[in-house]
Amino acid sequence: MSVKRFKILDAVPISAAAPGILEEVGEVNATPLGSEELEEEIKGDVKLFLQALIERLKGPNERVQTEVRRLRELRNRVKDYEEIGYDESKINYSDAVKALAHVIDEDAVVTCDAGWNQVAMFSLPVHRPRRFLSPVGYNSMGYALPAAIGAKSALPGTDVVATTGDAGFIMTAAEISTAVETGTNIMVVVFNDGKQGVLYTHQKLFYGNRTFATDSHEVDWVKLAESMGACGIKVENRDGLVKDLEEALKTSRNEPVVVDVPINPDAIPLPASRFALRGGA
Ligand SMILES: Cc1ncc(C[n+]2csc(CCOP(=O)(O)OP(=O)(O)O)c2C)c(N)n1
Ligand SMILES: [Mg+2]
Repeated sequence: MSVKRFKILDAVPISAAAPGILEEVGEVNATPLGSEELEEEIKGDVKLFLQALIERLKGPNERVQTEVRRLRELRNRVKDYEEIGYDESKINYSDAVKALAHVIDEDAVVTCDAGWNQVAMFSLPVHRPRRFLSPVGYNSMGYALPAAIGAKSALPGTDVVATTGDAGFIMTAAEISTAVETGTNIMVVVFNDGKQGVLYTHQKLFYGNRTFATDSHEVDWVKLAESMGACGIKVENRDGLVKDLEEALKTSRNEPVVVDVPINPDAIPLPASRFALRGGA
């Protein structure tokens, strides 16, 4: 069966088009797809059709394998890239992601937010399905913490780590209270570059190094966490990074923790560094 597109005809009652289908699949929502020319049209039992389709999609598929090979090669090529603006006296995005990957175990659930911190987190090795939650779709800032609270509620015995930028965190930081109140013990890592970093970089790149309204107001994240009854930890420098994250993870098994990680604001995380190298083309 070669299928490129199909629709359920709204003119024909489903029960007539596929006898017995309503009993089998319950409610069927027949939405007309407009007046596009169809390349193939299928009428019949949706369930049998979908079962047949699933069978066909199982197992090794040459197209998928080729894509996996291509992505592996690309990953090998960028393995040794360093972000633009990397400063070895500071904590750069890649340092923070590597340290976190080192500290958490393979079963941990990690959530991310929007911005450079999110781009950096795309380098985190993810070992199991449904262990990395990212705000796809609207890509909303403020996602990481509520998502982590949800994940921890679903998997109470699993370590859950929210990673977020400073500006994104402030959007939903009050939910730390929710975590404390409900005993939802999670860890929040704030990639604190003191800026809306992604916009700051793009302003510099595209507007002759001029920046506008992209500095964050300074917040004492430790005090903010403590004011809501959570633990706050400030990482002072790169030498203490791994140790502080380890301590935070341990603490997060008993109470919510916020870790303030100072990030070099002039580093551009991979793979965005390559984009910037090409002048944003
Ligand atoms: C609710 C919402 N508002 C605005 C944006 C557009 N936006 C994407 S990233 C960003 C700045 C993020 O700053 P921060 O959280 O500090 O992350 P950084 O880039 O510094 O890592 C903005 C304004 C968005 N994605 N969601
Ligand atoms: Mg920021």
